[in-house]
Amino acid sequence: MLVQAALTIAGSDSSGGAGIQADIKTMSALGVYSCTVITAITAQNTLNVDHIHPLDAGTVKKQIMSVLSDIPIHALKIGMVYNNEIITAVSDALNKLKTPIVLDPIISAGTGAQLLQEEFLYDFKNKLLPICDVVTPNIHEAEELSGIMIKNNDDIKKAALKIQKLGAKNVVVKGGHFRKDDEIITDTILDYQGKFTILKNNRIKIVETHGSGCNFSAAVTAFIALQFPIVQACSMASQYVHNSIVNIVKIGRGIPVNNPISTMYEQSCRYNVIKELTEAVEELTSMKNFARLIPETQSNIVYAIPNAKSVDDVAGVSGRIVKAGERSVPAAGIKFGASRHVASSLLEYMKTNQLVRSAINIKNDKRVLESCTRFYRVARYDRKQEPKTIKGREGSSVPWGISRALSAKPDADVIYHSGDIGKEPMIIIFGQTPQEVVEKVKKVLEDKNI
Ligand code: PXL
Repeated sequence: MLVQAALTIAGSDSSGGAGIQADIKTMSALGVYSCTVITAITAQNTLNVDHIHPLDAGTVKKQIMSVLSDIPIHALKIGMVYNNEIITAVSDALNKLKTPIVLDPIISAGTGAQLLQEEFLYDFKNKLLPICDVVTPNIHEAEELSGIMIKNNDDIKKAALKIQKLGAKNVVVKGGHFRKDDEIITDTILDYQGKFTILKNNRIKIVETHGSGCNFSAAVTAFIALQFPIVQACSMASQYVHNSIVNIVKIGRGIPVNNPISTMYEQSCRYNVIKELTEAVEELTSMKNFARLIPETQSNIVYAIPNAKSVDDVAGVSGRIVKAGERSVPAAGIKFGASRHVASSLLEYMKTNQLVRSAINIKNDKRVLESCTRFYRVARYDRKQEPKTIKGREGSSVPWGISRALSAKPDADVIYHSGDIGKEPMIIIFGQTPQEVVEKVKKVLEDKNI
């Protein structure tokens, strides 16, 4: 397999949200191989940076030389460099290199700690800005690099032009920290031809995030390694980071951490859900007597992605699995959002146990129910006891019933109700995967009493 490779020269973040760790996740998620040169080891969590141990400059330089002497690197990124010796070592090692360089001018952490010693800002500007192809400051960093106080959009442009004069070919000023009450975030790109491009994204209402700056510069680097032109790479990176902020994770007691793997993980889950559900439906419909279990309202088998939030995150059979004489057939293909009833039962179940992600509805008659009771933990609810206020609200009967049944038996495999006027009695079998659900159905069908 051929891959594009990128190199990140940055600090290690023990909390896993920023620095080297963020870069590896981001580049890998975008399909780019990531080599790593560590400049410093930080001891930190989501509340504080407790300790910083810079590596000696010789070790930093040797890492860079080792990588570059062997591996073709298509783009590289410079993150935390901390002190004068490291700045000089990095600058010397990269001086003659033709590979595109993205510079993330990291001055301080979101939790406040200084990640570039103040007295070295001069060296940072003199030795690193002239060798980089893109620099990615936030508003605060743009002020530090340009010496311009930023109060409005014109100041952002002035600061970008000043930073370009200092040697950076392209400048992206990230607007996330600017005018935090605005609904829109604006990133400003000044390209090497002097043209400004403005990128806009909806602001996500969160106080602070850990790692978003690193994710952005790592994504720009990855897209450049994939041969996208610089402005397009920045635009794609901006969209990518927006998604990773939407899926932010609260792992500690401090600021939430960006989740750069989330988009890739969700997409791969969606693919696997369709694949496994397709196999399960084939198995179900090839079972000789499955049609015996299909109710008047037909059956559906559903499968949700992890952390499913709505029926659009749950796949099912379009038009359900229908009875055709002695046989059962899927009415149409498998799609996300294809089921309402069974999917909303599952979504309600997942509030009690996230690991249970599949379900099927089958006919509730005496023998089927007896068989289920013999093999499984069974819970029930009575639709006749449903409060009027719930009945009147579209789509709320099912969640009400499932949560009522689970409050009596939280680990139930099967939940049933015995119907009401105009409502057919129903059994729902739950499991972690559609394969497990199919096995449970099989066991019921193999019962000699059925
Ligand atoms: O987000 C900037 C950053 C970069 N690199 C390292 C960090 C941080 C922030 O905490 O720890 C190593």
